[in-house]
Amino acid sequence: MKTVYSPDHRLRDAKTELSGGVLVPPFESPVRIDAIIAELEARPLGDIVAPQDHGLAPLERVHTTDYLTFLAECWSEWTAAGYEGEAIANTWPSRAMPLDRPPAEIGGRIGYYALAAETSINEGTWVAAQVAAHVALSAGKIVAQGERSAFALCRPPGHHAATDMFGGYCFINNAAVCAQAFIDDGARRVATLDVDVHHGNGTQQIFYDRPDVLTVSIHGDPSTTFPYFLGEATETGAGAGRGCNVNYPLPAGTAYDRWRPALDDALERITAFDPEAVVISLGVDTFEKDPISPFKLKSEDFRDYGRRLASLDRPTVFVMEGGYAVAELGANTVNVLCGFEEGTI
Ligand code: Q9C
Ligand code: ZN
Repeated sequence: MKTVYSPDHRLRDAKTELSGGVLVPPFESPVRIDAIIAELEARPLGDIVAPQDHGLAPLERVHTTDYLTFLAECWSEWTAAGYEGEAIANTWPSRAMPLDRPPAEIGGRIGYYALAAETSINEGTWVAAQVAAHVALSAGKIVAQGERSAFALCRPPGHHAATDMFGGYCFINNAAVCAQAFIDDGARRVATLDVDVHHGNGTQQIFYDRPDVLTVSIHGDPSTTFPYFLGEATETGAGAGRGCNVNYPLPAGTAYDRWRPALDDALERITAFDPEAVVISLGVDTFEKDPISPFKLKSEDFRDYGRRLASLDRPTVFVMEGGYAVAELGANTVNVLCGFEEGTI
């Protein structure tokens, strides 16, 4: 399996995350990718190749132009306004203030486009987010050209990013951009499977009324786990997309004995959908020692579920999402990919 990687992920190097009322160094940081590259050098899976530049057009297929313009302009407007720290949203449209338009001033504009406040924007964020999407697109092209699978080793992650909102460390929905590109290149049906511990709210929202993209997510119950306001099992799609969204919310403390049956059910649903390609949102923050996450998977469980993913027997793109236990991040990620190769006949 080839890995697509760009060192430009380093341009996303925020200094602050709002966590528990304190500004801390972000959990989502460049050392994450360094750890995975180090493991791929110790246990090689295949060539590590650079992404190609696909421009803005494939990003505009899932995000609005006004949102992408906001991301491009945010940091320069924030500094021009004289703010001292990184750009952090603190005021949103809400049930009590429902005006649905971006204000002119950047302090309000950032709130219009933010779904959470932990994620700071700084210099380099926009360029790194675009490159991450190009990494996912390039991995998709490798698979579209006939390889069984490819690994998009990208950051910042993407699955919380919605049509016109950022948050949860995500700006561009890399997996959604990749899935949409398969459709635009002629695939009739594509499935996304999100195994990150957090619900893939952005991916769900982007494709919610679409019959051609099945979105499936296994995650911490939103009553206890970020992003809190989406991810219930009752969310099954709308309009022409009715029946094409599947959520498996699981309680905090879930270990592999409870996670695996959800995966097996998800794999049945995907097989019944008969997709021409599968995009896996690969978050390994289900790990028992993850510092911000409530699930209890062990390192060997990642290998086992990698094997099960191969049983789908479809062209498969792995797109990196979360995972914050840096010491074991490389091993857990490569375990999934190795398991997948072992499970591939
Ligand atoms: N004090 C992804 O895994 N809440 N995003 C963090 C830490 C936000 C996770 C709370 C978690 C976002 C891609
Ligand atoms: Zn996550």
